[in-house]
Amino acid sequence: MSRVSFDEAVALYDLDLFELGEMADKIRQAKHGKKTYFNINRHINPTNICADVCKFCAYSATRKNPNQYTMTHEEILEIVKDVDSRGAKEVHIVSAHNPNAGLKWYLEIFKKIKTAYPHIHVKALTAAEIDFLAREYDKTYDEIIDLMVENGVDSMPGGGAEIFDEKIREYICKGKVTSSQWLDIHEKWHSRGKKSNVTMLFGHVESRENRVDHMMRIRDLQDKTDGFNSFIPLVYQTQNNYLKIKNDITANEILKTMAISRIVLDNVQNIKAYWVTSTVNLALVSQEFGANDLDGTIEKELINSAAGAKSANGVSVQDFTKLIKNSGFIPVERDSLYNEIKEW
Ligand code: V47
Repeated sequence: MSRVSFDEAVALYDLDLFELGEMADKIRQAKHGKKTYFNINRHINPTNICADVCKFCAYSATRKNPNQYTMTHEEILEIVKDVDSRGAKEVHIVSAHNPNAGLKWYLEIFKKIKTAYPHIHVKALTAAEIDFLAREYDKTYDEIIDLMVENGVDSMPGGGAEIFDEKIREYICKGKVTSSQWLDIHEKWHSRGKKSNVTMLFGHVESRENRVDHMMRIRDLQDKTDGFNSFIPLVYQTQNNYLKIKNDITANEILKTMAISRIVLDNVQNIKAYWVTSTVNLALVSQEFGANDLDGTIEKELINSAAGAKSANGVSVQDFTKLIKNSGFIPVERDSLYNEIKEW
């Protein structure tokens, strides 16, 4: 199949869902067969105090949520100790943009984790956090990235990408890292031989064209760097935030978007159906629409669950693998860089 153009990709939305699913599934099967990847991980969100005011966010304490918190490094290390003892291979650490915490607080925890648990992969700091830290502490992106590497960050999560279209971005998250800055930070990270992910927040005020434009910008950077491990479409959660969206996006539109991302992003190996925002059931169905990765067991997640996602608690490995098997796929535990660990 030759590479699809912007117009062709937008036109794919007019196809019947199952026709589109078949196209995406063919690509998925050629790349991954019936394997569905997951990892045993723990999300840690160390502070919810935020200098930014994204309309879609229900997590930030400066908005609707009066319960501010900032964890100590000791508290974070206790969590890592606990999940390490239960087999977690990755910690995914994402915070709000806290102007009171200090650069040291943000960075030294990674070194502490890496020193005590060298076998645990530290996936931490979104491009939005890096941009915040650079502005707050008068550093360049390169300087922050060097500090991340020095302190033991292994890879970067894909958060903060939202929607790259500048008009939509201005409306939903004015003042935060811009689209070109977000892409620039990931390019710099990739240039050090490091990997990252990329998300897309959809199902709010964006159009189909905006989604395809977002995918095209990812495809362009991936052609240059080959640094993205996975694309993660995040379904917008409607509760407790200032983007007043009345109607939830339909399952049909979610699955179409998943399938189109598989078709458009011919240079991104893994399409992740993030069960936290899509629901577990739809994530399982997404396996037939191009997705080959279901993220992980997560254990606890606070950003999406604040806006209504059912992810305050994770899923056990036993349940997770059984669900994947029962839906006709092969659960394969992977590490954070997609090396296979074990077929369950
Ligand atoms: O960047 C915030 C999103 C992201 C809402 O890299 C919302 O492996 C839906 O980036 N509805 C954080 N989404 C989560 C994230 C992520 C998740 C899983 C895996 C990876 C990875 C990254 O959550 C934020 C923002 O785009 N978010 N509010 C909301 N109301």
